[in-house]
Amino acid sequence: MVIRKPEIVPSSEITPEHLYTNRRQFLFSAAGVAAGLQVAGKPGAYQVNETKTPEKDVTTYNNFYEFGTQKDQPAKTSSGFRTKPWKVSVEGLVKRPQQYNLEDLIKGFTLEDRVYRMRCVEGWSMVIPWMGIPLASIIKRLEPLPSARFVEFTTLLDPDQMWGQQRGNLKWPYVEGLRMDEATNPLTFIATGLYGKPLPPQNGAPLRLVIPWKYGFKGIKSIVKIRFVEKQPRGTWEIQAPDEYGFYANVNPEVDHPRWSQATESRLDGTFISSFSKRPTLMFNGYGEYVAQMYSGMDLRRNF
Ligand SMILES: Nc1nc2c(c(=O)[nH]1)N[C@H]1C(S)=C(S)[C@@H](COP(=O)(O)O)O[C@H]1N2
Ligand SMILES: [Mo]
Repeated sequence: MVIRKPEIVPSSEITPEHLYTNRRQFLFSAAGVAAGLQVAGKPGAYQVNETKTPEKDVTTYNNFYEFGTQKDQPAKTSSGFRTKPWKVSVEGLVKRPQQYNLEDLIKGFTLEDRVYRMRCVEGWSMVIPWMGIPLASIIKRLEPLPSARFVEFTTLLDPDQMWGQQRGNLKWPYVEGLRMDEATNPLTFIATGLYGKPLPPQNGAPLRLVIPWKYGFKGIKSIVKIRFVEKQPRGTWEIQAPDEYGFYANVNPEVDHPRWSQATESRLDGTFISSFSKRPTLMFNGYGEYVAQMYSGMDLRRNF
């Protein structure tokens, strides 16, 4: 079941009432704000009030190396990807290691809407309306043991379907990891849909991670394994180029990628001006008030 929540807007952003020709619409949105605040608790974080990236761009400008390294290739070459049935194996330091049918793993949860600002190492950003379930809810259901300090995620390995895996340009299958507090942060999300529809293959169907304060590569797609571990996992990009892609990958305008600055970004919002101009990149992609405390005392230049 999909429950649509009203878009939540900070009160400072609401147009004064007298500017509205349609008073009824204003009253509706004001009521929506009040209801949303009660439900979400973190309205500014869960529902970014910025122009959304058009669905067309979200679904045709992708990184998914299993379906090619060019941004338009995943949309063009993943259409027959089979996502039913889909099994997710839960392993490691967890009460009941077992393989779940995806439906059982997410049974009973209400799909939530989250509009998140997303930032990619390559210098572009998007604002995407996702649908899904907080990872914290799923982890709670899985009951990891106290000794679990990290969670490792793995993408499907299936070179027949994922033609990019027939190449050796990355170590397959794709792997990513989070520290337990990052994984259970209320912002960390398992997306199963976007723009109100099930995820298309190119965006990581049937389930993928979304971690809005980190660079896009942490958002692993088409997950088939969740493993709770004691030691910090090594992600695919970290293995590939450890001096370019760290474990943490927190969006940080002050830490340059070795080959380019990360201080600015171009926003894909459907306008020519945004996609061809630069705007400053925000620390933690603008989510600092919700996540910075997890990294207090850490040197974020070393832990990039
Ligand atoms: N399995 C897998 N997951 C992946 C990738 C990939 O190549 N393979 N690319 C990552 C990178 S670099 C980015 S920027 C995001 C892009 O997600 P999107 O195409 O939905 O915007 O997916 C991430 N997840
Ligand atoms: Mo990326």
